[in-house]
Amino acid sequence: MCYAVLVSCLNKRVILFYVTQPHILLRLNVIGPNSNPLNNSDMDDMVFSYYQQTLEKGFPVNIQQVFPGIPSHLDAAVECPKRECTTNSVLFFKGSDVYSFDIKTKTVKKKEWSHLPNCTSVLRWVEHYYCFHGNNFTRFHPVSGDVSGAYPKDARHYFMTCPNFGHGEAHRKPRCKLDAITTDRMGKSYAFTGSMYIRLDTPRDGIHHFPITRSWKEVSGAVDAVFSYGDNMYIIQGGQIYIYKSAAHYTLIEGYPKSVTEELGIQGPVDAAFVCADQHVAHIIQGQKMIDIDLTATPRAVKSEASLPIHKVDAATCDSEGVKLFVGPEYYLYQTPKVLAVSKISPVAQKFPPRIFGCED
Ligand SMILES: [Ca+2]
Repeated sequence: MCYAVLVSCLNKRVILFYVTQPHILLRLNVIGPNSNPLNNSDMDDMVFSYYQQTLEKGFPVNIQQVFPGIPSHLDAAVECPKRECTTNSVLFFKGSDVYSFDIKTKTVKKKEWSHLPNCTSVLRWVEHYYCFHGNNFTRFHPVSGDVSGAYPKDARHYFMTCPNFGHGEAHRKPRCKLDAITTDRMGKSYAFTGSMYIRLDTPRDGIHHFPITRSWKEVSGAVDAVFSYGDNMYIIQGGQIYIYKSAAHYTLIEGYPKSVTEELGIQGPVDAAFVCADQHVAHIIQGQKMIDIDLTATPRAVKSEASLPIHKVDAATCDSEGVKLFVGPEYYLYQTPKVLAVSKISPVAQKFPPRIFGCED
């Protein structure tokens, strides 16, 4: 049985909205050792804000004081940061009504998501939003409330270890071989393998494989190369390129996919691609060649070409450490694209930690 968990995390604060279940009292004691035991229903409308496990000064206060316009006796609440919602918000659930509270302007938008079951608890995890009801859960979109996929599902298969339950296939780890890897301007980092992707910059939430279509719904199947430039993410698959605008969610830019030739001025397919932060050059790897393309030029044209010391690259990225070329379960690190372009021999290969990429050798 799932209990109501009325917890939200904002700026490292743990906020408890109200407490009705006895076990939450235990949790509250864990969160706030100096907290008052809560044992009466007068607390139903109160907000408790904890910073580093200590109840903040002035709390608890009535919910209206912190979240004006939000009703009392809520069922659930979840935080929704900018880039997942259009502004930093909290979603409050009460019956089939959902109240979206904008933290900055303190404005409230009421939505009726009657297609969603009444959520006794809502969880945000790796950009996904889950409404729990009984033993089941339903994943929904935090802006539109849309549910896509076969829901509800039984939480015992996914969120906990229960005897005779599990979700086998999805938990089988793939081989350590990446198809593509990239980090966008906001620091969201993704690795792609087969038809799945994993988020790399949220290790605290664990490593989990999601279908690529979950975040980039027009892209089905494995991708060849992905790179980020400005606010956009470029996904190359065969001779086609998809450009996604990266805002609250990834949205395919109108007119795409286009052919790689039309967009980049080269023939596909490509093996790997990367752009270094604040640079305007796409480095495209095809076989043993690295082709540099000036992304500020229209039409795009090849700036330069270099021969690489590595024969077949699976995926490539450029981060604060330098350029990383991934080949099977190993990667080669070069200081800069220029160093890579003039290298005649490859450096010692480093093994990438299977734990980070959720794979096995
Ligand atoms: Ca590739």
